[in-house]
Amino acid sequence: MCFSMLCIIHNLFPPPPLQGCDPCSQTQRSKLQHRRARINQQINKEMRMRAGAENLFRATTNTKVKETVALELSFVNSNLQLLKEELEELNSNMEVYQTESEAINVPMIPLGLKETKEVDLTVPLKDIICEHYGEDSSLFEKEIKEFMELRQAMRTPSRNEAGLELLMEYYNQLYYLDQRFFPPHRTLGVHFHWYDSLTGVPSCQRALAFEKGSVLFNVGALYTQIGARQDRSATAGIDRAIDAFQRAAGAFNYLKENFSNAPSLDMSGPSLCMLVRLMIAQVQECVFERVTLTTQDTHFITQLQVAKEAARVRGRVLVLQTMSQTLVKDYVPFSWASMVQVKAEHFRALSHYNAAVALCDHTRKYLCVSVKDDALGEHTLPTKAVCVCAHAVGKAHLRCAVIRHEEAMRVHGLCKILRKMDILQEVLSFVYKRSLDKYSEMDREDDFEETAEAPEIHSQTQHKPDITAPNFSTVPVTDIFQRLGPLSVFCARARWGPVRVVSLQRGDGGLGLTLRGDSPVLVAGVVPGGCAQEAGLREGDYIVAVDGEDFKWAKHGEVVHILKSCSDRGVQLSIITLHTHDTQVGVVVSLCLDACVCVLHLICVCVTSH
Ligand SMILES: *[C@@H]1O[C@H](CO)[C@@H](O)[C@H](O)[C@H]1NC(C)=O
Ligand SMILES: CC(=O)N[C@H]1CO[C@H](CO)[C@@H](O)[C@@H]1O
Repeated sequence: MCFSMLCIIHNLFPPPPLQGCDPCSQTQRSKLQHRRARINQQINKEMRMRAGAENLFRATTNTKVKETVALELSFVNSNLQLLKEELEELNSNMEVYQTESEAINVPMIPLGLKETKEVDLTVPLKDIICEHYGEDSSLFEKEIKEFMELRQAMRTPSRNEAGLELLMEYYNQLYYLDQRFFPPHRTLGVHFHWYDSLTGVPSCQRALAFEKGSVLFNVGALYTQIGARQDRSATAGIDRAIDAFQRAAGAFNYLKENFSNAPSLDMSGPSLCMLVRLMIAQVQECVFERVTLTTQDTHFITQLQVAKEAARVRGRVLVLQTMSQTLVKDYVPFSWASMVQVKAEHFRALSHYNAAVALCDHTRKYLCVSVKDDALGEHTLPTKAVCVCAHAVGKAHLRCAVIRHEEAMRVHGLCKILRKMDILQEVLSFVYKRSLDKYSEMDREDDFEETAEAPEIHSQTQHKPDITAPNFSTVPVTDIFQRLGPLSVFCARARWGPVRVVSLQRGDGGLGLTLRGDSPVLVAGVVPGGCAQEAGLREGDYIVAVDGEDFKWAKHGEVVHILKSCSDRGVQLSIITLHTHDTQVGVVVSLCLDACVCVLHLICVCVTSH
């Protein structure tokens, strides 16, 4: 009875879902992430054991102990090897991210999101609100909670537009957090922990830049996942994939150019460079698929274009191959390197195959001249019996295609992880069989020339990939901590004295002050001997409250209006004075009055460089 009652209550009051939380995070991907974290812990443990054993090995002179330790070391090392292999396999689990559609397409490489540990900023934020802003920090609990919840939610973004918006929103809020709570050369003393996207190795830094960079990395990584899951059996899906991969390239590129000295390898220059190229290559692959899909006519020229597109993809993939070999050899997962090699052979085969189809099927009676002109290769066809030659060259291309297909399958077979990838297997066998069939079909026909050589096919594309830079203004946010006051004055860099309350009463000569600017309104001047001066107002003071009511965000007109209409009783003005002994900050703030954040940003660069 009690039990069922509990159930009912539970159903009536389900826990509120976290905003933007990915339902999928409870499934495959989160399992993956948990396993990865667990393996990492084990690796760390083994590493510590190894370090200890190595120290002991160096320190001891006793042969017997040395032998035992050596044995122990080899045991630890083989354990480490196994763990690393397991991690590798997890990290290369690409199938989780592929589309559920029936279409068979070569899988794309997506990136896993960087994971982070929980951080509690409540205490440091409260301290600053209290000490720096002189506010009652308990009044800002709602804001702090909102910020912490946003951070919590962005750890598991859903794999769609909403997930991207969530990441962007948090990224944009970090700008405000930085301005409000991070004075130059200082941190909150809190560490931000993020795990490497590929190896799961943890890094931490106190700089907020690391948090920002990691979020941006996840924007890129999420785009790769969105790109990889598109159903590319129709042009609409292909276009979405192209867009996503171009944006992923943009995010990684932005990171490469704007953030440096990241503590983790995935955010180092060479890795980011490789990731940008990887995305570009994937865009080019999509372009090829699009061309294949939309090329319905079997015209010689169009078939040849398909061949050139394939050659283009191969070119992109080859660049990637050299990079991953030289720059990040020990870092890039083996399965990626294999995948890249498989793709290089695969697209080389496809370009030969399409050239063969173009030549064999359509040049019998015409277009013999364009065979030569259309940059198919350097070889010159004899002027006599041109068409027969074209046929033979086509067959040579087909032979090349078959060899390349076989090479692709061989490389594929060498990698344990790729072997498990059924889609890739299926695609490779399909195109191989298609080439073989074509070959045997041709074999039945007469052979005049067996000696022709297949030239390499010149690459060309109909669509050059773009690198689409992230546009942060697509997700406008309002500063969560805006109640602290306008950022132009109430920021971490500025300093001001305690709030003074002055009582101002109209005299014969008026109030004796001039006001300037908005949010907050500045006392631009006081008349010597006037009411304002006598009340204790000084030039450069800011009006933060009137009669106890918050006026930090007030417009010039509002303040003027209230002062003009004040009764004989007068008004109570709460004012602050910025500390001007720090002249640079003074300059910053007064400039900011007119031009706000941008100016603040610029000047602060000077401040920090001193
Ligand atoms: C960025 O997004 C904003 C808002 O959607 C838009 O007005 C602006 O043109 C975009 N900028 C670029 C460079 O695309
Ligand atoms: C602040 C800054 O340096 N921003 C640059 C970041 O990188 C992009 C290019 O990807 C530049 O356009 C920005 O100016």
